[in-house]
Amino acid sequence: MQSTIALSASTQYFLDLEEKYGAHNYHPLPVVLNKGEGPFVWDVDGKKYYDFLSGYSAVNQGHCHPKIIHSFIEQAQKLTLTSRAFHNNLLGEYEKFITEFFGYDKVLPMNTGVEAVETAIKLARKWAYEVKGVESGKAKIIVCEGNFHGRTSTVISFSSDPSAYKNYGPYMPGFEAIPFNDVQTLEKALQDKNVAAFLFEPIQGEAGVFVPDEGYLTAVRNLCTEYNVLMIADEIQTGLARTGKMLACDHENVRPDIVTLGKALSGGTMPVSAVLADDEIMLTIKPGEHGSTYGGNPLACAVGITSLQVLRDEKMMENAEAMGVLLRDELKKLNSPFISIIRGKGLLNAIVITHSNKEAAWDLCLALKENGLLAKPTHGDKIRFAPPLVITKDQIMECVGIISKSLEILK
Ligand code: IF1
Repeated sequence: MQSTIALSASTQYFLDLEEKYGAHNYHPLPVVLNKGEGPFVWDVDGKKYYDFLSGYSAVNQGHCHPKIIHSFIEQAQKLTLTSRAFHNNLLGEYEKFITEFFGYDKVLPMNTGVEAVETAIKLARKWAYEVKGVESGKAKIIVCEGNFHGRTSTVISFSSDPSAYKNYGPYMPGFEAIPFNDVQTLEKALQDKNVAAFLFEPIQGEAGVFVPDEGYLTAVRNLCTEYNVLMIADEIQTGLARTGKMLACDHENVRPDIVTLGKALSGGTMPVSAVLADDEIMLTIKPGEHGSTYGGNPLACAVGITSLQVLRDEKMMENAEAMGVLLRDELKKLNSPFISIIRGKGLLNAIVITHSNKEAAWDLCLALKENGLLAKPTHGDKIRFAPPLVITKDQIMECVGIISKSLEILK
């Protein structure tokens, strides 16, 4: 078994810098990257790797996609930020583009994913009081156990992961967690007249890529309609072609009332997030009632349009679907006694490692790294396999070979 590996002097140098001067809020794999292109990244020693994390789905279009970088540079040389105190000539164009692209009346632009989630929560509460008629201060939002929606104090208030919420209280009230993929419990929860919204991930990411049963999304839609509750789909990780459709909700042709997007909306170049909704919901927020200095900045708008165009023009949904099927089939064929579960949709996948050594998943990731593939374990025993959506068939086959070879260290 492998528990420590030799690191180059330059890798060690960068690790030491971060250790000494940076907060210790992460536990990264010991690899220091300085270049990326398509599905590949390179470390400071010039070693090349397949990136099987894709910045947690922020680089769906591949690292440094030439068209996205071109838009970025071109706009950066003209105008990058006006604030929303003044108009800029890109915001309206972007708003028209993205709302037509997804079929919603309006968009509210923010930066990070969690800001989009916060915006959706604020919208749902405002809608509850001003449209649905919920009594002041009573609005409730139903969420799922095992959720991941970001790191703000409100959002971690309804996390079920102690490492996300412990000692960060007091917590924001007004949330109730029910099991994911459980229609009956959802129906019971929605019967409370104070419920404003059901906020959920169409596929739970952090929980370990948990795909709900077929029909769940349709059932959620129907129940939300029946009980006059907003369906909020957090598509920050599942959206933008990752699972083989532009939105994961498209797998069941379901249209949420509010959609949150982030990550790949900039192809990994900068934080760009968005909330989509129709007028009845979006217009409950009036001038001065919500916003962000960087939200809707012209650089983000330029990059946002190109990032969506690239996904569509380069058929990344279709490729994610086909490569996902290939990857899962080939992983199954490995018949490894240490891989107990292979699951996912499109190129959002995870395997579960079963081994007497509880460090096995971490050790396997170190072996994968040695063999030229970067992946990160979560929850001790799960490894996410989520390469950029530009990956080809031959490359998938090469990656399966790397995984097969790396599994040998577990014997
Ligand atoms: C980290 C996980 C992924 C998200 C959904 C909102 C956000 C995220 C569905 C917030 C962010 C990230 C953030 C990253 C780890 C990560 C993650 F493992 F925790 F679950 F992607 F799988 N909604 N997901 O997945 O977006 O504010 O970060 O832009 O380091 O915390 P953000």
